[in-house]
Amino acid sequence: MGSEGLLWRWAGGPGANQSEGLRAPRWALPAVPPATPVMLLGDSGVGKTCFLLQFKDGAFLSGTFIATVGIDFRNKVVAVDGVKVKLQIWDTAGQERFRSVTHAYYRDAQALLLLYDITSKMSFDNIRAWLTEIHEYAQKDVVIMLLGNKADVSSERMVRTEDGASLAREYGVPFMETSAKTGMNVELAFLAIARELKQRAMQLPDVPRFQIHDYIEAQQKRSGCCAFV
Ligand SMILES: Nc1nc2c(ncn2[C@@H]2O[C@H](COP(=O)(O)OP(=O)(O)OP(=O)(O)O)[C@@H](O)[C@H]2O)c(=O)[nH]1
Ligand SMILES: [Mg+2]
Repeated sequence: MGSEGLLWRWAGGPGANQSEGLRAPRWALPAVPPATPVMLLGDSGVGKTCFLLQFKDGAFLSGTFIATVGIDFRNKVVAVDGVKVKLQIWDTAGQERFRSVTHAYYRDAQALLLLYDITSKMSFDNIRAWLTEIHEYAQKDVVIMLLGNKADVSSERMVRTEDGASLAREYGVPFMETSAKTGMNVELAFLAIARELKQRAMQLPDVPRFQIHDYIEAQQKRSGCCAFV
């Protein structure tokens, strides 16, 4: 886990109640707006870590694949209508052997980005199992988005865009194809999540509810890109 992860555990994240040594009492913490936990999920190798690095630093790690061990995270502040939303993004390990570690984090997540790899049919077929797990461990009202990553490698495509869209429709979740390599739709995915969470937190009775599907579609039209929501 990176240094940001350690700091956050110190401030009261999952595991903060375990006896891990010295920790500041809650009243001593500075009054900063709480970060919103967003979790990246999906099979090993679908591109979760690259997706996060693309969003955080605008960079892509090509070459040797280094699987994530356990869980790591990064913070990023995004602006939604002039309001700053601090996202705390948890990058989980897709490997089966770390599943019990990631289960512990589900209940605190406010949003889940569930990724598959469009060049891997197996990673797509496993999405149903991931959704079953999400329904078992996550909060009932968690925001979920399905993402078909590695859309830049169209020559090796094994999952049709329509199949991703149709699965997303079946579960009532928004869907996009993305590329952690080119950055396609990476920022949009996080911005849509941030906007949905901000609107939920500030929902006024007379204001129509924010529609994440419509938002994504409108943004895609503006950028001239492709949305299936
Ligand atoms: N072409 C292409 N390659 C990608 C993309 N995203 C990730 N990769 C490659 O896919 C491999 C796996 O990426 P990671 O981000 O490490 O995968 P992960 O989902 O974090 O895997 P775990 O940590 O094991 O769960 C790496 O070799 C990346 O370079 C993408 O959008 N396009
Ligand atoms: Mg990883």
